[in-house]
Amino acid sequence: MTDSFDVVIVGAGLGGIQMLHQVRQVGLTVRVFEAGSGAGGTWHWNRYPGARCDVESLEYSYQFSEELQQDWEWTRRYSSQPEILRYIDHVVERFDLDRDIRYHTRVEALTYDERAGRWTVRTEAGDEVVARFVIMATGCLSSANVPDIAGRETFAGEIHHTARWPKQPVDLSGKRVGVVGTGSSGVQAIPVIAQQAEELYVFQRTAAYTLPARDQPLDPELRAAVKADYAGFRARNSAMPTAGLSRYPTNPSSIFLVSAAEREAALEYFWGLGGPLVLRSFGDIMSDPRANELVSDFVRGKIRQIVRDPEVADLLSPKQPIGCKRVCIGTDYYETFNRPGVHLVDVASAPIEEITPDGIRTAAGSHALDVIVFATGFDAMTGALLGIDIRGRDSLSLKEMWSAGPRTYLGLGVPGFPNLFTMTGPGSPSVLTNMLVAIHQHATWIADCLQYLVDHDISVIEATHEAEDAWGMHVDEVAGKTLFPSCDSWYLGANIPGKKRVFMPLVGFPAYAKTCAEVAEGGYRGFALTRP
Ligand code: NA7
Repeated sequence: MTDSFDVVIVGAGLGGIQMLHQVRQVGLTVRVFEAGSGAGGTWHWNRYPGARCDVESLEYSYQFSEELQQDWEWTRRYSSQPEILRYIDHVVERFDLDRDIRYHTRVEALTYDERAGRWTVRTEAGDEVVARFVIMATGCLSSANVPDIAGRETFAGEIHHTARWPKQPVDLSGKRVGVVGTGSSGVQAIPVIAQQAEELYVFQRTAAYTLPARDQPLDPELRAAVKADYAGFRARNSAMPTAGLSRYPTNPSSIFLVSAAEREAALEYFWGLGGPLVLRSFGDIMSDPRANELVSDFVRGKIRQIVRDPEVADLLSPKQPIGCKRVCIGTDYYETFNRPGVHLVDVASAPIEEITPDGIRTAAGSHALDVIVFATGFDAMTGALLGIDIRGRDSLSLKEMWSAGPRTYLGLGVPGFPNLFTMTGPGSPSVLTNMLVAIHQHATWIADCLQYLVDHDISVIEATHEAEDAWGMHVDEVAGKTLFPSCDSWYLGANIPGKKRVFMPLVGFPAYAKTCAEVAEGGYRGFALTRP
C-alpha cells in the first residue's frame, strides 16, 4: 500500500527542516525527502575550501526557538561551512527531526490527482507516496551549473565543482589547479587553494566586486548584547530592506550632497566595517547610475592599491555597476594575486575552447593542470524546482508554464498547482535578503496557512491567475526602480545559456512581509479556497 501523509516536504536544507518542525506543530503527518546523505542543503554540498557564510552568524541562524538562539554559541563573525553544518546537525537532533526525513532520496516527479485532491510524489528509486500538500524547500542555489565545455570527459586529472565538493578532503598540495569562475564561491576558494597549490590558474570571465569580510572571532560583548534582546534584534533586522545588519542603517543622503572629501571619508568608513556595508554609505547607490559609478570607482581604486601588477589589477576591476551582481565577500582575495604561482587568465577576451587530457585550452593558449575546480554557480531559483517533473491540474507541466520565466503569487503559490507551496520561490525576496529571515517568514506563513485550512475545513488552496498576473507586474516594477536589471546576473537567469531573462527575486523585505500578513488576515486573498 502507498504511504500517505498530510504534507510532503522536498528538501532538508535550512528551509526544509524549519518547515518540518512547524508542520509538526500544526499536528499534521509529514515526510521529508532529501537527496543528500544528511541535512543541510547548501551547507551539505558546498564543502569547498574556504566556504563560509557571507551573512553574519548572529543573523544567519534560526529564530523559531528562543532556547536554541540562547544556547547556541557562534564563534566567528561569519560562520564557516563546517560550523554551520554542526549547527544544523544540532538542530536536527534537538528537535528530533531525523525520524521524518528520508535521506538519499531524490524526488523525481510530482503529479496532482484532481479527483482525489492528492499529490503523488515519486522518487528516483521509483517509490511513491501520496500527500495532500507539498512544500518545495529545494533551495534557491542548489542546482549546480556545470558548464558544457567540450572535452571534459577526456581530462586526465580530477574535476570538482564547488557545490558538489567531496566529503573527503581533496589534496591540492603540489598540484597545478585551475579554478573556473570568480563569483562568491571562487572568491572564497581561491585564496585558500592558493596556499596549497603549486600553481593556481584563475579563469575569469567577469570580474566581481569583492569586499573585505573582516571576519574575526565573534565579539563576546556583541553576542551578549544580542542575546539579551534577541527578539528585538530580529525585529530590527526584519525592518531593513535586505532583512539584515540593522546595526548599520543606510546613510540616506545622496552621494551628490557631500563634498569629495566627505564622500571619500564615508566610503572609507563603510569599507572598513567589512561585508557588504559599503553599499550602505549613501542612499542612491542602487538607484542612480552616476552615484553607483562613484562607489564602483572607489572599489576599483582599492583593487589598484592592493594588486601590484597594474595589468592584473585592471583585469580584476569590474566594469558593471556595483551591487548589480551580488557582491562577493572575501578574505585576502585581491592580495592572493600578488602571490608567486597565481595567474589570472582572462577568458572574456579569449574564451575557454576545450578541456584536454592535460588541462584547459583557451583561444589564447593552453594551461597544464592536475585539478580543475568549477566555481561556476547555479541554475538559481528555478533550477531545482524544474529539475523535478511537476504536473498540476490537467497534467499541466510547471516547466512548460514557466518557459517564458517563472510566475508565482507571492513567490509561494502557482495557479494550476493546488496545495503546492514554493518556499523562498521566485517572486519572493529570498536571495536579496538574509535567507534565514526569508525562510522564517515563509515557514511561519505556510504553517499558519495550513492551520487555517485545517480549522476552516478547506481542502484546496490555489493561487488565482489574476493574483499571479498582478504579482508578476509588481515584481518587475519594483526591480525596474533599481539598477539590479542593468547587468547580466543569476538574479536574471543570465548565467544559464537559453534561460529566459526575468528578474526573479522581489526587492524589499518589509513591504513583502506586510503584504503576506495582510493576505493571510484577509482570508488568503488572491488564493481560491475550496471546501470538500
Ligand atoms: P556565481 O556568482 O554565479 O559565479 C559563477 C562564476 O562562474 C562567475 O564568475 C561566472 O562568470 C563563472 N562562469 C560560469 N560559467 C562559466 C564558463 N562557462 N566559463 C567561464 N566562467 C564561467 O556562483 P557562486 O557559486 O560563486 O555564487 C553563487 C551565490 O552563492 C552567491 O552569490 C552567494 O549568494 C552564495 P560570469 O559572471 O557568468 O561571466
